[in-house]
Amino acid sequence: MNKTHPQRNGDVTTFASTESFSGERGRCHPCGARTGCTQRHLCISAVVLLVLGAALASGLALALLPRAPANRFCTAPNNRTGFLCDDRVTCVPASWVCDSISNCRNGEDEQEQLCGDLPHSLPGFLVFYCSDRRSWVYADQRCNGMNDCGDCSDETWSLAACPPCGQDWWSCSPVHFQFCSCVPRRLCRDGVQHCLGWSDEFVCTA
Ligand SMILES: [Ca+2]
Ligand SMILES: [Ca+2]
Repeated sequence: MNKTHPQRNGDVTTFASTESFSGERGRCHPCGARTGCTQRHLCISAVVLLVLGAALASGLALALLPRAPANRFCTAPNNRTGFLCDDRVTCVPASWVCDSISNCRNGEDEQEQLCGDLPHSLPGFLVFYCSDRRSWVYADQRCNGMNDCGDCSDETWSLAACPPCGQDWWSCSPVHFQFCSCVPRRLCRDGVQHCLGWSDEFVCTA
């Protein structure tokens, strides 16, 4: 009986007032004072946002980084066998690979991995082996009208399987070592013999 209880009306009033106060404080109770709690939540949110932002930026950067094409084969101007650069657009002729001049934007046509042990370090499509297998030329030197192998195996032999002389060439047995079975038409009727039978001077029409 000595225990004091608030009167009903007072009890309700007092309790309601206490609940309101406790409720307001209760939201912040787990992390201390209200101001501290808000600042901490803001800090945590900011850190989470920063981490998410960094992850997103890293993902975008990785996605935008140029990746080397799995297949480097391409066809360069004048139908020459070519090497595809990392930009997947630039196609440099095979014989421009490992010539000590950077032709791809990032120099991937001159990288050590490609040029370190020629011709073995080159992709097979860039290489043509002459009749003497110790000799090789670049694939775009096959059937280009010039005697690159030295024995014309890149031009006239069945190994090369070249088409007949193109419209810019004149078919004959050349006098000069540099040609095999065709001479450029621009050499026709220039006053200099290029074919054994002189057809370049007396038959050929430029
Ligand atoms: Ca080059
Ligand atoms: Ca050739």
